[in-house]
Amino acid sequence: MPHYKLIYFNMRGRAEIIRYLFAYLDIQYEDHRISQDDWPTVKQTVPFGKIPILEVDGVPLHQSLAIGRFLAREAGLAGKTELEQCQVDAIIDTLDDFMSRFPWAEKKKDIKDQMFNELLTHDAPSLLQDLDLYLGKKDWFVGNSVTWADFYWDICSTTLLVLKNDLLDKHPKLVALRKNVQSIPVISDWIKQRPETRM
Ligand SMILES: N[C@@H](CCC(=O)N[C@@H](CS)C(=O)NCC(=O)O)C(=O)O
Repeated sequence: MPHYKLIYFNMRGRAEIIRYLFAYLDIQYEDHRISQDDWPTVKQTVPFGKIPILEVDGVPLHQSLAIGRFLAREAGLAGKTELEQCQVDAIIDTLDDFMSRFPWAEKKKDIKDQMFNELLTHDAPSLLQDLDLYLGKKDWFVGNSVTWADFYWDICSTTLLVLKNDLLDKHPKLVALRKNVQSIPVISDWIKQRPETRM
């Protein structure tokens, strides 16, 4: 078994999908959480100067979703057919497009608040409606079993709910999908044991 070292901040953020997949695969890994103070030094040492990084026997992999896809394939969570894999990737990209629009690193509080508010009140509703429609009466976004797109929905929506707690009030099916993911025993165990962080 390779030695896996995940490098990220002490947050769920972009590393959480990797942590969910490790939990599902029941693979041990080093969950290395660095402080903001240490980041400028660590930044010099990682490819492209961004985290998360997953080191596999010392080989650094970057880009959270490339790493996620690598682990999802191993876990059988990437989609059962090539068509389903494309659908799974498309849901992941749809969620990531939205999450990437938030100015997470903006220093000016008034600008940050205004942009967050705009995204949460004006832009989120149409995305949620589209996701709701896509899910339809199914238990999972794609096919008839869980994929990492469902994991990513649970992770992104957990963060969105911290920012706006009534966000899913009109979307019971999307709430039910969160429950489906959180009821998978290894995921539920991870959620109980993970460090508590706001984001
Ligand atoms: N698309 C990349 C984004 C990586 C990224 O922007 N990471 C942020 C943290 S979420 C980071 O490294 N920020 C510190 C910096 O840019 O100096 C991924 O998904 O891994």
